[in-house]
Amino acid sequence: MNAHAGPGLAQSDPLIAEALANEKARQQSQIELIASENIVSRAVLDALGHEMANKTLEGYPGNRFHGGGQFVDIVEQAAIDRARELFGAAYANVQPHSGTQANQAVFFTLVKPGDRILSLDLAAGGHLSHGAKPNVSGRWFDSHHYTVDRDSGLMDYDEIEKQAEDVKPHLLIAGGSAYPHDIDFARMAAIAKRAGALFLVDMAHVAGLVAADVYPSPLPHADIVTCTTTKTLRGPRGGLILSRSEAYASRLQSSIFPGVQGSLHSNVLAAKAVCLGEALRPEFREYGARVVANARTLAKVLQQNGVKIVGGGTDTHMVLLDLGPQGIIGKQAEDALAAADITSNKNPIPFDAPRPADWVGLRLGVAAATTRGLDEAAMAELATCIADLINAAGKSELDRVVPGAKSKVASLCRRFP
Ligand code: DSN
Repeated sequence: MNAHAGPGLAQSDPLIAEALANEKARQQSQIELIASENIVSRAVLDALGHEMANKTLEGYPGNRFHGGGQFVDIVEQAAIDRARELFGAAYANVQPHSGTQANQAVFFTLVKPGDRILSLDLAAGGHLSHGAKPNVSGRWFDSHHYTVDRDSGLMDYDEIEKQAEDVKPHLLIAGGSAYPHDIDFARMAAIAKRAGALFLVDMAHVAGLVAADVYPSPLPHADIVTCTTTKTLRGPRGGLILSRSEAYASRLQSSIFPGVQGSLHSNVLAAKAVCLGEALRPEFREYGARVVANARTLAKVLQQNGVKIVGGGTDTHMVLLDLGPQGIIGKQAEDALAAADITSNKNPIPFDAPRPADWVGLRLGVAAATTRGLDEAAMAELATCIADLINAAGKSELDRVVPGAKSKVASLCRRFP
């Protein structure tokens, strides 16, 4: 062991050791439906907890600012090669510490402060780092947002085209955190081209589904694609930058380092290489197909039980609920599910109130539960519990519903440990 001398965690830091043990138990005893979460493999955890964490390096394989990087070079090159193969990319940068930092590096490459960017509105499923006012991207760029059609909940490409002609953005962005439907990337690329904009796709949530070939790939259409390695890709916390061409390669390299990051996270690079290797295996395609089938089952059973789904269904791992018919807010639904050991998050729905406390949406994602092994029959059972909890939330009958739902969840956790 290359850890410096001293006792293990349980002796040296009981507070943290206990929190870690409790977190592990929490994950085992609850069904995780937060759409940005997944359960990584033992191999990914082994890489994350490896002594490679001790290594400081800046630069890129074969061209480092510090010595002793020969093994990290192997790891980083493997991650690059696997990312390129998996997504059919000519260029891959595997160093971004997060999806947000990947996006910052793209901004640093393609636009300058004051330039216009046009992206999906946050309430319609966009992302903070795409020009939302509280984010640095919203302060530094003249950001504009397109939304979805009020009735269908889907992106209206004719409207986006009109807005793009009007705004004339330097950069058009597609993708986000809560848009559970296919995106016509070819149409978005055509809109960008016509408006004279470059086109960025942030496929953070769906990267694993793209890898599994169950969601359209943006690679042939976007100038640059970013994503996280968490979520459906089932890897460590971190980001990737990809492109179908090498046109922006040298600028993207220097935008990540030294542009927006310093030294790399060597152990995370190893974990990224492992997760990308896993995603190249045939089993991962089967996993992706199961994820989408489970999400569709969840949406269908919820609808059958009176729960309204934004956009009427899903093409991804995610289902967005509109709690308007129940007359409750997202936090009440989140709390009702939590009482039965189901973890989820309140979320805005399109045209929702600005304050999180008023949001009337709930976002559910099935990537982690599918990794756990839940099949469509189990997902239907879970969906019935969720519908019962949501229909009772905010009413006295919730107390009667929770015990039954909790024991069903406990049984699912035992069946799918
Ligand atoms: N963007 C946040 C989410 O989707 O939950 C974190 O990835």
